[in-house]
Amino acid sequence: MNAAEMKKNYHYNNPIIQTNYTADPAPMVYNDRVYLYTSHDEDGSTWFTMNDWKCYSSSDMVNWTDHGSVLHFNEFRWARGDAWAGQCVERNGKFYFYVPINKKNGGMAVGVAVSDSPLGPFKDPLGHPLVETGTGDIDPTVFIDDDGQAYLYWGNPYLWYVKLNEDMISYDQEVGIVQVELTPEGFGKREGDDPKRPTLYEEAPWFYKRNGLYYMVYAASGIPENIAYSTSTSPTGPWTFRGIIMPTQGTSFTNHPGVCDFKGRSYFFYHNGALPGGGGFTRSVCVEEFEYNPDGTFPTLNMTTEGVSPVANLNPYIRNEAETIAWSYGVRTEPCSKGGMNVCNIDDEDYIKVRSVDFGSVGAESFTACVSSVKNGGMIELRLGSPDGKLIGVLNVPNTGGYDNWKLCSTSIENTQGVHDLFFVFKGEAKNDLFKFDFWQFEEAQSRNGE
Ligand code: FUB
Repeated sequence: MNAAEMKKNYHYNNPIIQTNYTADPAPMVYNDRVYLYTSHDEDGSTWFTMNDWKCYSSSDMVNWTDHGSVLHFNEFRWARGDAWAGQCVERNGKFYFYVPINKKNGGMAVGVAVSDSPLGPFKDPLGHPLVETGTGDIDPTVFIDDDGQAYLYWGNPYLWYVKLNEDMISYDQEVGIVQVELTPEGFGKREGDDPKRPTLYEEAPWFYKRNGLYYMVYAASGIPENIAYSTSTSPTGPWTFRGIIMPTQGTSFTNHPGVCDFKGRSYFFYHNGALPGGGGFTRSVCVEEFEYNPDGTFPTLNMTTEGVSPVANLNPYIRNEAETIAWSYGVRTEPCSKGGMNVCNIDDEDYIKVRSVDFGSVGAESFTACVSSVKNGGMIELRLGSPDGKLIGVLNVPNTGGYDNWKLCSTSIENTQGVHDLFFVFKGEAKNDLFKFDFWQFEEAQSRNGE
């Protein structure tokens, strides 16, 4: 997709993040929200130039709130870079983020960082790697079984696991690091005679249990990768190869699965190179909904631009973050001077789509946004259905006297009822960097006839 297609394709929903390149999706369901942890390809990367991990969250699977960077490789004083694929899990109200990083003295290892909040800050409690074998220690995945035993799997081209102790930051030394036997029965037979890669297993394992069956979903078949899976009735195998879930598609030579159930539906996250400037080192996270077959096997899944349907409507009568986005064109996000994040890089004709906004039967009568600007500001057009859909109101954004000078600005709007996709379309004579946008809220009309 080039920039013009990006602008035109307002009906697209994949990739789900348009404001950054994101890869290696790791969803975590917690308290009625999906927290999506991603790695982060720096703009213009021509190698895996990756320094931090980002977090996005959603209560409806279509509008994703950007929480910014929640962990940087610098947090690990023993690391020098390569913030690759990680996974965060919750245990007893604490959040454990397992990540692979390049050590200062060379070679990848898996570290862990801990936080009291899913949004960080995450801190390295160890000051050294959690596990390392010296060979391809990347792509950790963690699952806590019903009996409380947690397992950490990882590796490329080998697949390793440890049994984590209850503290989640150490592992059972008696069992030690176990190398999984990669057999054709367990992981599919690979053509060729690479002794290190006798099976389809490549990297990016995603380990979980559903209805008593353990799943290992992973990037497979070499470069370019597809996504395959194996199952077992035990958390440590033996594994049975079950086939390819997602064929090689998209313009990224890697792929990386993340699977979760949320509000009664099943979701499959992956990445491709679909954004403008995208490719193997500038990737983007996408999601598809699917149903398991009655026997627990996966259907074949293809990459789509439609993505998924909302599982809930968005309430416009509470504070909503401007960086809660279903699809956007042109804008970026940044840490806000007041804390949290805000939308920036707002140019003339850029837009944000927020899906499935429920204005209710009484309807909205006014709109308020928190904005800041140094130039003459501009306008936020409020439109329904598309960037040139029905105009229900226009908010004038004045010069607020500085980007740190946040002001609440309001406008009355045409009474709007029902559920709509809402578009904020930005306009301004200055053309570039019109203003910044922190949050917004509609006010409900006074109910008529005492309704
Ligand atoms: O994102 C860097 C590496 O590329 C990951 O660790 C692999 O899974 C592949 O996606």
